[in-house]
Formats: sequence, structure tokens, C-alpha cells
Amino acid sequence: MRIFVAGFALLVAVFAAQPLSAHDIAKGDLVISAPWLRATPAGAEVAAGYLTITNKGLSADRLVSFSTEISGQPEVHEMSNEGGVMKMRPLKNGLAIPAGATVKLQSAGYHLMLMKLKNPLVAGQRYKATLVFEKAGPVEVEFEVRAMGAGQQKSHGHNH
Ligand SMILES: [Cu+2]
Repeated sequence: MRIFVAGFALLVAVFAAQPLSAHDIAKGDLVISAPWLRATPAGAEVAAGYLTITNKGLSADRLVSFSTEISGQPEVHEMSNEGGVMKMRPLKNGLAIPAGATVKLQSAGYHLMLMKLKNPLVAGQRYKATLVFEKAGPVEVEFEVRAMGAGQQKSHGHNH
């Protein structure tokens, strides 16, 4: 009995350590969580998207590209500090997701860039997109638009 209880407690601990929220999407070895887009002012031609990708596998994968109906030219970008000036540029070979790593696309870091934006993004809207990984293949996700002032993801504070 004692062994059973201990085993059950361990199982609970494992699940508690890795909560899978309603927004998490698993495909192959990858878990994608909390995809969101920052709302844009009227007339904006670009928008930025953020999410977190965890690779639970033993081999590296790569976010090669993505597509969404609201962007005529979606690109995966990185920010870099060049002589004190933050610049961004497309990652021509995609974004590496090393084995066992969690890669966050967030403000001032890697991000999805929605160039040629077809309409302004308003907080509360949702847009579907397809992320394309070298190994895991295409993964359908849904982005939630958050207010312009939004920074980091709020981990689980979302109501339907
Ligand atoms: Cu960018």
C-alpha cells in the first residue's frame, strides 16, 4: 500500500511539473504553447507573433516557416544588438529548436513577423496559422491577439 501511494504521488508530481494548458499543442516531439499576436494600430503593415516551443525529443528540429491568411509575407525573425541598436532580420535557415530545449519567441528576441498585414489586429481576435517544422512537419496553431501594451505571456490567465 505504501508503495502504491508513493507511486501515485510521483505520478501526480510529474503531471504537476509539466502542466499542459488548453493552448498547448503537441506534435511529434514538440509542444507549442501560448501563441499570441500583438495588436496593431490602424494602418500598420506588420505585426509580431510570439510563442514557446519545447522539444522533448532526442534530436533537434527547426522552425522553417509559417503561414497565415492575414499576412502576405510571413517571416521568422531574430533581434540582435548591433552597436547598441536593436535590429531584426529574417532567419534564412529557420530557427533551431535543439533537443530537450525550450525556445521562447518573445519581445526583443526571436519572433514571427507578419509582413504585408492584411488588416489591423484587434485584441481578442483569433487567427489560425500553420507552423512548418523540418521534422515535425506542419502544425496548426491559433493565435490570440493581445493588447498593444502586452509583454510576456500570462501563463494561464485566460478565460473563455
Ligand atoms: Cu521582425
